[in-house]
Amino acid sequence: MKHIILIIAAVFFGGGFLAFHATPSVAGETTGVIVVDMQGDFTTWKNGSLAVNGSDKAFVDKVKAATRALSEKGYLIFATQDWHPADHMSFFSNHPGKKPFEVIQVDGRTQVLWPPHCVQGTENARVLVDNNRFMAVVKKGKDPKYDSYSGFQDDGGAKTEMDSILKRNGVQKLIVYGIATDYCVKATAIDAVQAGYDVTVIEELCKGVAPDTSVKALQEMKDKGITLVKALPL
Ligand code: VGL
Ligand code: ZN
Repeated sequence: MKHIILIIAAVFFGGGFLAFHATPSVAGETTGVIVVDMQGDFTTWKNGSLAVNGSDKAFVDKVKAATRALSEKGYLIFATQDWHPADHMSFFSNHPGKKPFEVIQVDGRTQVLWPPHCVQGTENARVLVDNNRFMAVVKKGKDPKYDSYSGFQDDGGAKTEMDSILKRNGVQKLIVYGIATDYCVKATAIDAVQAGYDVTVIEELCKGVAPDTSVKALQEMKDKGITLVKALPL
C-alpha cells in the first residue's frame, strides 16, 4: 500500500515538475501572453459597434490559431476584456449633444467619445478566443467614471489585478497582441514595459482604429523599448 502511494506521489510530482519545465523560459524567465480585447464589438466579423478595420473572421481565426499554438507550447495565456457599464463616460450617448468619435476634455484628460461597446453581459462583450485557454481574463473599464485602455490600470490610476497575477505566475516577459493597436494594445504594452516586463508586440496579430494613430502608436511603443515583430517566430 505504501509503495502504491509513493508511486502515485512520484508520478504526480514528477508530472508537475515536467509541466513546470515545459513552460518556455530562458534562464528562469517565464513568458506570458496578453491577448487584448478580442471581443465582438471591436470586430467587423461580429458587426461590432466599434468594429476596427480588417477585424474580419480571417483575422480572428489567425489570432485564435496563434493563441492556441502558444498555449500548446506552454506559454501562459492571459486576456483583457473591455467591460463597461451602460452609463460609462466613454460612450458618446452619455454626453448629450455629442457625436461618436468627438474628442472632449474630462478633468484635464483627453477623452475620445466612442459608440457604446462591450457593455457588461452583452453578446458582443464576450472574448472571442476560447476561454479555457486563459490563466486569467482581466476585466477593465468597469468604473463608469474612468476609461481604461490599459489592462494594468484605468485613467484614474486604479490598478487592475493584472500585475499581481503576472507576478504570482512568475512572468517576466510578455507577448502582446489584439485590438486596438492605437488604444488598448498600445496602453497595455506601455504599462507592461513600465512595470518592468520585457515586451514584444506582434504586428500582424493587431488591428488599429485608424491608420495614422496606429503608425504613431507603433513608433511610440518602439521608443518606449517595446520590441515590434511582424509575425510570431513559431
Ligand atoms: C478600445 C476604444 C474604447 C480598445 C476600448 O480595445 O482598444 N478602444 N475601448
Ligand atoms: Zn472601451
